[in-house]
Amino acid sequence: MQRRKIIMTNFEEKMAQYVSLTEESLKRFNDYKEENEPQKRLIDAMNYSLEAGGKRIRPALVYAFCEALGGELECATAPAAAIEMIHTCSLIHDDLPAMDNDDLRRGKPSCHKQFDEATAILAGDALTVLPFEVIADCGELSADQKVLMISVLANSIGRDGMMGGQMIDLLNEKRTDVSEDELRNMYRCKTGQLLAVSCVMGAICADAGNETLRAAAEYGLRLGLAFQIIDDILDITADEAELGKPIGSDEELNKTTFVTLYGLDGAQKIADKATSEALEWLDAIDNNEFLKELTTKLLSRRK
Ligand code: GRG
Repeated sequence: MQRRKIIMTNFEEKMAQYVSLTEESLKRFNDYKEENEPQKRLIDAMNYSLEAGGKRIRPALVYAFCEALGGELECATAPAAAIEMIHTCSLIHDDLPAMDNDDLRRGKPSCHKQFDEATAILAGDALTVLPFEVIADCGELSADQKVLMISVLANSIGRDGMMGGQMIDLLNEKRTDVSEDELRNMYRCKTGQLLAVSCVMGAICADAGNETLRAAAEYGLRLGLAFQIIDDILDITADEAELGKPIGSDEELNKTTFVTLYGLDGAQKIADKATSEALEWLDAIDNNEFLKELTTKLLSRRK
């Protein structure tokens, strides 16, 4: 296939383009029509959390992998929105009293505080199902692309992915002997797999071959490890207003993190190493300038 060379505008412009495409499509995919009046509260709760202003890293990865590998940007619209919906669901459920019990998210009352617990549970559930409908109905993707995407996406969020990771995380709160290997596995499931599948879905949009899909997944898993370790560090060092959620919650919940195992400097070194490994996997991807800059920038993020 003839690979289209993408012209790298500056990083901020490219990121702003991906964010704006994501926000426009999220609105469209979860729009409210008159016939939805009976379910308005559910749609409002879904939109409340979707519009609360996250960084949109996962959709940016879908778009960036698609573009870097020569795919058309329009093909990435559905999977990019889908991944942000699932991520948003995970945040809504993570904040519930039965989970991390956080009142603040993205600088605003968390979904169950703004609405109520039952509505937040349903909004999260609906945001886990809608993505599959959005991908299945997408006119820009072939049937083969859709089936593959639905398969990898379901795998990355289910029992062997994010939900499984959250279960391990909750069980770990009752323990004081969590090992580094156990922690790495939990982070891989809880955080790494969603970032990895974002990259893989972007690569599928461009009809990438197996070797490239593997590189995309390996990159995403290492980015995920670094991303989660930085999250642990920010839980101690961040400015609460800038972070948009309470700090110190890991300690309150008795979580073992790379910071509790190795201290702030030790945790930062492991995040640095995971980032270097992620960058090495990116060498297998053409036109990787935006992705390299994103990877490096995430290491020094403040929120
Ligand atoms: C039903 C899909 C589903 C999931 C339920 C609750 C749960 C299982 C999983 C929790 C997963 C979780 C919250 C992982 C933490 C990942 C993480 C570091 C999130 C923060 O991501 P950012 O920084 O957030 O990209 P923004 O707000 O910028 O989008």
